[in-house]
Amino acid sequence: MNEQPVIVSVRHHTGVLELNRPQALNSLNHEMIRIITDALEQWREDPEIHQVLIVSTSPKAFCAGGDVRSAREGILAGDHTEVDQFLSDEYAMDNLIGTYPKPYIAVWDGIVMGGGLGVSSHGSHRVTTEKAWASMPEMAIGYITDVGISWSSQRWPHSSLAIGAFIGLTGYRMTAADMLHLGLATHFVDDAADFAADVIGLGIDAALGEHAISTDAPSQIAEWRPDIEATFGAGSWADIDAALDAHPDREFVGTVRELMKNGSPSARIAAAELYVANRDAPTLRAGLDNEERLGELVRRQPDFVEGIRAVLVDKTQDAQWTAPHDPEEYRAVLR
Ligand code: QUE
Repeated sequence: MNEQPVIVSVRHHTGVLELNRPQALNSLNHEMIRIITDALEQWREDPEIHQVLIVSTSPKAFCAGGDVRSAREGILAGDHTEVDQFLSDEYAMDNLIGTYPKPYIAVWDGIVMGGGLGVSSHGSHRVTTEKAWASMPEMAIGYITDVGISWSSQRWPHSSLAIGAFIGLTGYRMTAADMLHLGLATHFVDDAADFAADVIGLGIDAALGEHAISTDAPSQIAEWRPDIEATFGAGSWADIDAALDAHPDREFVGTVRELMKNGSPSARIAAAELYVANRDAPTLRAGLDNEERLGELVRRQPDFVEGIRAVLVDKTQDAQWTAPHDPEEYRAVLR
């Protein structure tokens, strides 16, 4: 039995992180953030460590996000400071990965949501199989697009403000084909375990030479790109909403309205402001700083505990959202 939530090992010259809380789909708690951060800090300057590999022991999930159920309990108990520290430490870990001086290789072979993208997508190699899908589902819990993704999703090699905002505001589930199309995923392989074994045995470049293949699966985001650019790049949520109302492809509009129908209206307003602010933020750290300040504000509003209740505690999908907040309230904490 191995009960560590992250199994840390060194094999040959590879630092290996195995996410190992499968009963919670590897959702990241504070202990896991600390284990990963400590290992990465140790390996950073260690000449014996040539690369870092992060994988999951769960056949279903790479990582389904942050442990927001515990965050809700902390807030209900009146303890915002522990929750603030947890998210602050998680964002610092995301930045450590985004600025890591060695190859950081993530293998996606199942669900990747929220914090799961934070702990993997800021690294140099994001390798996906056909079984993976990824989303930023925070609107459903009355939160904001975070873990650096409101910044980086605008900067993936084939992305834009509009595509980033589309992903954050709709929670759309990206397929492997979508991730490759956007440059969120850098490579596609057939078998995650075989590839990971060769990363350790041969090194990343030789393993990619052995395993990287192409896929001809179509990307829905590629097909929607003109529609997304015409609508989700508009700026504030009010501007995006108006652009959707005016957009001629009503089938596209109906599909995205359906994706957004359960989300918090205030969270959409806050996230749209965050995307605009992070368009001009110079570094991942600056983008995370905006998320951190906005997140501290939004977690103190009622939609956050209510959204987690409806989606993850009671699982009744019946959140009673507050009336939409003024975007100026959110703009005030963004730089
Ligand atoms: C928004 C989120 C999360 C989410 C669903 C959302 C999130 C998260 C989980 C999750 C899912 C399954 C689990 C689990 C957590 O779902 O952050 O422990 O078993 O961790 O709509 O932000």
